[in-house]
Amino acid sequence: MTAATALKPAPAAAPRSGARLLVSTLERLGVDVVFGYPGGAIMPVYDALTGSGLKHILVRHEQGAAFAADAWARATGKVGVCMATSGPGATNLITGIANAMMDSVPMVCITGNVATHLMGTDAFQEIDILGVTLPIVKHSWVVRDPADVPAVIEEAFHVARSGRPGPVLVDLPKDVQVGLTSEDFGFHYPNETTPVDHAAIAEAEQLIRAAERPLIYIGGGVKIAGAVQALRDFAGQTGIPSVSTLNALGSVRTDAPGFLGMLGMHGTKAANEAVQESDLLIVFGARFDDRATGKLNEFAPHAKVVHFDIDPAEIGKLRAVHVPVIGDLTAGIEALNARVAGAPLSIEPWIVRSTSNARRNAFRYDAPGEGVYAPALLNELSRTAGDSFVAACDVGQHQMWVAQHCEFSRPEAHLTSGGLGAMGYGLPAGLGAKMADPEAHVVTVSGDGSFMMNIQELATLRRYGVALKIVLLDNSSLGLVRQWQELFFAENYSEVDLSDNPDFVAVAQAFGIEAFMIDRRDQVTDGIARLLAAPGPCLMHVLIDPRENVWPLVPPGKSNAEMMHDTRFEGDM
Ligand SMILES: Cc1ncc(C[n+]2csc(CCOP(=O)(O)OP(=O)(O)O)c2C)c(N)n1
Repeated sequence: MTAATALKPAPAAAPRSGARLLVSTLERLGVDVVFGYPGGAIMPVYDALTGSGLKHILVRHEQGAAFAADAWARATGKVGVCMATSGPGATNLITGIANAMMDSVPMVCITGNVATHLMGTDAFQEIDILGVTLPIVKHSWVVRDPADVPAVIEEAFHVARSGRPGPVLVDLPKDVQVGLTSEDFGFHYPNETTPVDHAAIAEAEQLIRAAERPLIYIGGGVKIAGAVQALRDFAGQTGIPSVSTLNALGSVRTDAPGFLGMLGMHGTKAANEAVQESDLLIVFGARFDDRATGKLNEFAPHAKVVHFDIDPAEIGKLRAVHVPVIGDLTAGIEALNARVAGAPLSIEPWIVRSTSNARRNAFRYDAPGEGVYAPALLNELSRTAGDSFVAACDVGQHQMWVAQHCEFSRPEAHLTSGGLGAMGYGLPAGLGAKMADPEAHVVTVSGDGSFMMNIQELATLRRYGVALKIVLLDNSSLGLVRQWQELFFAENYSEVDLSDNPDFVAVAQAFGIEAFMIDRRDQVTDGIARLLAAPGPCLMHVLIDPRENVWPLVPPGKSNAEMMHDTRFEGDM
């Protein structure tokens, strides 16, 4: 960690409580929004919020606070902040913390706790939240002296956003919140810059120039590092085709020439075939997740690997790397761009082969029948909303359809629980994203199972007038699990039926949210128009065929070369 420089103490003032110091430190750090839920052990902080410059959003479940803060961070590039009381409040944050950890999202989670003299006594609502969250945070602190509050909070923000970002936790016992101090020490962290490894970049260039079938493998680190433009320049000037992980969609525009789509379990045929055929993978900020690689020892069997990453722990973790380039992605890719500029690669046959494969295998939307075909609806939705479209997804078939069929112009446009795959993310994430970017067409795409997991946040939308749009793709089942049972468990449909769902339109209306239902394909265009034009929050409940599956699919444990396809759509257009 970088050495911190102690700042001068603020001019001596009347003694202030730890809670007031927390609030003033958050203000000083430029925090504008905090998502949270109060309770006994954090009441002094809530008391101190009154009249402060912080906008507190009262969600209806702490998991919603963590997911909303996560999406806020993804949408703005800033650190998301959430807070909860001790015990059950704190444990309700856990899924959101794990979600941020898996996707490297900077987040500061503040929890109240029982007074220090009660800690370890099984006091009312006491949980060792530090112990519980240890494996899913980047770092955590219990503050034991009110005078330490500013320094710990500043350090927490620094740790959350520096290097490979992630969630951190600050636990504030109640006596620390009420305790008074005249001290106010802050800390200032200089910006860390890792020098560019020019020797490694030169080796990377050599491999790129020697390759006949190079392929760019884009991971979520590109967006996190702010390396989108550098990546686009690299892809543009070299012509090297690219594939993306789920989390990285939009890093190059999904309609950019040479972009072959998402790789992996529900990736495109063109992307997976290109990976298997490539002789060089140029990996930018990706971690070789198993949903992307399929059976690891058959993944990209002919490819050497150049791996750019800020986290040395990722290098060689799952796949041998020929040239590691450790450090800031933007600086690394820009240095590579400078080397490859001006001397074109001779990979024309490979470009033609992979891009014509993509064209030949492009998704088709001419499904038979009167019913709504969800992939077609999602494709039309993203095209209608245009470049300001932002999808906040839940988890399931609908999530994969969004990844496959929506057009994304920037990585902030696709918010998804990638690493953790947490149902319930979509609605609070949409709330956070819409608050971060009120002008954008932010749409939560959810399934009937996922939506129920945080449905209470409809109340939060209503309270704050957040004009989030919701597309609820209702197949009366836990669709993705149902699909696996159909394909891999001999059609033994165990506990996936949701045909007794409530009337979602009536439920939304009861929360004060505009809502309507469609169930025919000829209603899709008007439905999308109505949804996007609605002045406030609005839900479009879409009934879809419960038997519809996500294609293509790499069966679990199989190689990406062994994709299953939809026989209805085989062959050229
Ligand atoms: C919190 C949580 N519990 C369970 C799962 C396992 N799971 C993954 S997809 C899925 C079904 C999702 O159903 P739904 O939200 O209706 O979406 P669909 O697949 O039908 O589009 C389940 C249960 C999960 N990912 N997250």
